[in-house]
Amino acid sequence: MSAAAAAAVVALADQLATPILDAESPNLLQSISSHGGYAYVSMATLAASGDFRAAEAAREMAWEQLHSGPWHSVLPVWRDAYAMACLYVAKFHYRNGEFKDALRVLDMGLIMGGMLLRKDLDSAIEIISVKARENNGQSEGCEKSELILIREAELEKSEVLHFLPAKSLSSKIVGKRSALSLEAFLREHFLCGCPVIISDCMAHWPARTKWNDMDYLEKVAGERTVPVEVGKNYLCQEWKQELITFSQFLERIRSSGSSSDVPTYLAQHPLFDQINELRNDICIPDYCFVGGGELRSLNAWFGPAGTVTPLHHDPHHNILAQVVGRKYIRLYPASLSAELYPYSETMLCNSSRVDLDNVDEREFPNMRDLEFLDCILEEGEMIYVPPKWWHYVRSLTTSFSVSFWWSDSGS
Ligand SMILES: O=C(O)CCC(=O)C(=O)O
Repeated sequence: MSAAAAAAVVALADQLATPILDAESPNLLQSISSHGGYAYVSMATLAASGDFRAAEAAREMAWEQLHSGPWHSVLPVWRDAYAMACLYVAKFHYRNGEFKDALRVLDMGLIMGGMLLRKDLDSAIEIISVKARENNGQSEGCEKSELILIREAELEKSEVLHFLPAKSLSSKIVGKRSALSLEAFLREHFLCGCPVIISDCMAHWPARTKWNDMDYLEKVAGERTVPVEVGKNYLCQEWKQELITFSQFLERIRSSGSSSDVPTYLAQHPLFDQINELRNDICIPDYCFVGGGELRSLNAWFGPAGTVTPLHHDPHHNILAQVVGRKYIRLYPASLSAELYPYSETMLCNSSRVDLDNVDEREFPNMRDLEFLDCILEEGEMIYVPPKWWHYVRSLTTSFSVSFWWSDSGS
């Protein structure tokens, strides 16, 4: 190899390759100009030639556009613009060996950015994660036993009833089936909209052993940035969202415990689109292909004991798989919707105004006599929740679950 070629290889080694950005940037910048983003375009052009301050300025401009109104009204081009600026900022950090900073900004690009530059973000994260791990001596000196997310412990029913809504586990329990065939699932549950707990069908998931190990979670995801919810639940005034590293999140789980704690919940987040290693630990249940529709989303629900998802319904078929820990789940059929006091505001119309943890029977008299199904979903079990069925979920231990939402061919 000539000296010039060797110098070029060395120069390339400290550059992050971004082939999609390189190919798409002229069109993207033109489109941003046509939406009046001239200042952004001039900053992004400077950023492309390596100007870090310009890259940060472009990122801030795009960030402002993302926060200029409700999320659904943000122009998609600004989400791509945000991802573009994140890539320029990350390139700079990468050149300087600032791998954690680069990962943080790339994760922001994944979480808030559009789809156009997704492959560049993903491959940059893959390269930098390896480097960041090489630089890190993770969890050295920790006893293995300290790093277990939860230890198996039998919960007494009488103990559990203390923190569950009134009348829990006293009437109809969701039926449990082991080795349920696809045909029986289709006939007896999917077609007639009938919930069921399916046991014995996720023993082969790597997640079943790996996710109880904090050391593993720290290693594959510690430096990654994730959105979390802090507060009693999303219907409460003091509830807020934060962006923290997975490592900070694990620390909060480790130190949670007192009943006065405000839980931090990594809830309804497409974590598996973001962190490949975790995606490889799970399998899509075959049940999700019943009905000939398509998979809509895979979401993570990870938090300490005491997280609550208030009573609400979703439009899709749902399998909620309990990977680590236990959850209490209460279900009301879709046919009872009118009795369940939904909010009238469009944004919240799939949520009930009733706080099941503290029902005001004068304001919500129907609740007293409404029939429901409930259960404790144990580690290694999945529950099928049909579309529009109302559900309330409370974690009884530290808990990591995955939801699979899919539509049928008619929707
Ligand atoms: O696990 C939870 O906290 C809520 C799950 C849920 O609402 C869902 O899967 O739709």
